[in-house]
Amino acid sequence: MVISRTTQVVIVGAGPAGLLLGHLLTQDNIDNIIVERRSREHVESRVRAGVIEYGVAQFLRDVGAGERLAREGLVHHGVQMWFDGRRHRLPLSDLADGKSIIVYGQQEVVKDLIALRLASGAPIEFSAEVTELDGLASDTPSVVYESQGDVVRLEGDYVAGCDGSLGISNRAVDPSALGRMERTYPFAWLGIIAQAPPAIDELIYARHARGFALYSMRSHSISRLYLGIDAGETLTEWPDSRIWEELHTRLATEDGSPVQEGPILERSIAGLRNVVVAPMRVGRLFLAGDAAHIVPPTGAKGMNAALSDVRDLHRALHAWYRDRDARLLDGYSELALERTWRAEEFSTSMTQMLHPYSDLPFESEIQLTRLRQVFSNETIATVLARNYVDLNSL
Ligand code: FAS
Ligand code: PHB
Repeated sequence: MVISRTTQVVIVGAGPAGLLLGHLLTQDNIDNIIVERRSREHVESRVRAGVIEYGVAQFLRDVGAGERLAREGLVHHGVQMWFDGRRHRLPLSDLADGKSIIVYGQQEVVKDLIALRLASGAPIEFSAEVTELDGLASDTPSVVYESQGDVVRLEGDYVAGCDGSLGISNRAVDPSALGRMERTYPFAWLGIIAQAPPAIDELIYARHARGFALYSMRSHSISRLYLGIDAGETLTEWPDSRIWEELHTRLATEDGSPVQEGPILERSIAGLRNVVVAPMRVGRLFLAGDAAHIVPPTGAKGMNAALSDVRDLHRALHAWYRDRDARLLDGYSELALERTWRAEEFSTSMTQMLHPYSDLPFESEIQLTRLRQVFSNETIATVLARNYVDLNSL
């Protein structure tokens, strides 16, 4: 049976971007419906990002979505960067006007936003995949989704494409209307969640001749660790013993390895790439988050950029519905893309600096020179610290 529904803003996707936009619009009494293809359990269990920038954390608190984040998030005033067999600390807060990052898993952000959504009573459809977007050039754009055997046509004033890199929004548009720029890397990240206390209370980015490693965390008893591996490798090639051995090797310095082993609770491999889709608006469709851009996770910018897009898109929709002022809507794509490219540049720079090119000695020397300058030149250190802590709000 075909059912018709209407709202003001249709939101495709219940990741951080879609959920935050739904929360903000509902606070403004702007009707919106979130349509998510996966189950609630699935989206709440997806392990992804872990670092929240200073300004983004402040924004989540300001809009009533940061209460548990403020209580349980781990505040970090520095980050470790280990190379040349030695430990180096970048004093983030000293270099960035006292600002800090908060380590708090993306799935916790998603859980908090879903809880707010359900408490508000505003509609969210799980296990409902959007299969069509229509009328994006008209005043009444619509999406079609399937839910519990019914086909639903949902019409609104605007459609927010918050459906990530594998979503339909950035593919539903005439290819001539959207440009897509992409870069891929010859390596990927193997990530694990381990039931083991983090070795120290700060993140450790390590550049070792054998490859990249990152020592992060989710709590005082759960570690989040990554290894840079060759693109195309699979989990079957990485038994636990090999993962731990490689982490000990790459995170060892003259003071030994800090790695604490424990049961591996989750493991996955994610390819590294840059993607930018432009413009981020086509007619009544607005793209936000991974639907519009992807960054390699080395700079911890993916989720922060997604939430920052939503901060801008919400301001624009708020101005339209309150004052019929379309200027922010018309300026959204340019504003979001300017910030997106800063995130792309920073994430690319961090990736190129920390992932050794084992077969290119010249490139490796250039990388090491860049890393050494971070700890010998306070101006360079300050620029990196400010971008790492608060790029999306600068
Ligand atoms: P999301 O992808 O989170 O959400 C999009 C939602 O849309 C999904 O729930 C999806 O099911 C839904 N959807 C898709 N198509 C749909 C359709 N047709 N109909 C309805 N719903 C649909 N960032 C970091 O900063 N650090 C990291 O370590 C890190 N690791 C990552 C690992 C992986 C495997 C991936 C894919 C990303 C990682 N990221 C990381 C980036 C990640 O955190 C994203 O930036 C963040 O999820 C972006 O949020 P959204 O834009 O909301 O997109
Ligand atoms: C994480 O904790 O998952 C994390 C931290 C820093 C990054 C990427 C991922 O750059």
